[in-house]
Amino acid sequence: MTPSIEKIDFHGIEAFRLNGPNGASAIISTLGGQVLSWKTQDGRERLYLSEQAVFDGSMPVRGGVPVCFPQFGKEGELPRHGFLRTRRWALNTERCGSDFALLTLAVSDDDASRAVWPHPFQAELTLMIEADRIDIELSITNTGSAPFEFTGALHSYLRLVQVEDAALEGFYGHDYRDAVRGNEIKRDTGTELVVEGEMDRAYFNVRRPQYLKAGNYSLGIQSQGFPDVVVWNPWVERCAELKDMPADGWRQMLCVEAAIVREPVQLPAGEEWYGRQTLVIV
Ligand code: TA6
Repeated sequence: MTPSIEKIDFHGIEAFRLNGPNGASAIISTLGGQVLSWKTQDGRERLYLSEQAVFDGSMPVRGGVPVCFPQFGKEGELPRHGFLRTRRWALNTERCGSDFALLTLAVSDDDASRAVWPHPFQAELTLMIEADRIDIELSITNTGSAPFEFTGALHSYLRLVQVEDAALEGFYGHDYRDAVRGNEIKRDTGTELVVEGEMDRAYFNVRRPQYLKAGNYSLGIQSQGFPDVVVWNPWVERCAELKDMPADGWRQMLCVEAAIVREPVQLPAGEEWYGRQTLVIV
């Protein structure tokens, strides 16, 4: 099937479905510029989307790949993870080739954003799918006349059969901040990371790809431009506190996020920054 792109209604929001080669597909919503689905050529859904996600814009959609900007988490005065997750983005470009489909959504500052963060900017989210690979790129342009700094993430929710059977390699020797243990800084000394309880770790200055072994499939995870990687699973108690997550939702997900946490990006006036996360079935 020749790759194509179609506008769809996804839970009442305007979205686009990218139909890639050999039956691969992805869905991205104009609400939040958020990838909400990625299916590989075997038809299997690779991203977690909560059955209780809210799509009316009153809160971020729980799952897929939320775009966190200009602030990661609660690392500042803004709402957690910034304010782009509930903004309406607009189609910027789309194109298909024989073996890929690509689409870009864009959003920029307005009175509401400048009221909480006084900087002109343009954000673009580019999604590209091939047979068993997805590339998600965030670009930020400083369209103002003064420099600004930001943190953020592509907050990817990976779908798992059950998180207890998963193992994540690639962090050996890296320092991380453990938000579950009072933001203590530790050094990772294990060959693989397994989730056996609530996990909320920001690994700093990660230069290697990660390798997720998840029961009966393996995923390569690579980022460019994003210096840090955040690994999050709410486990039972935290999950129960999230009204947009089913009680057992924690079991089918693991967030592996391309992130800027420790060192904000400094962006001079007129300059562009970009960062990318690539997920590929291996
Ligand atoms: O990336 C991990 C994290 O910062 C966790 O601390 C948790 O808050 C998670 O993001 C989800 O945040 P959200 O605002 O989407 O509920």
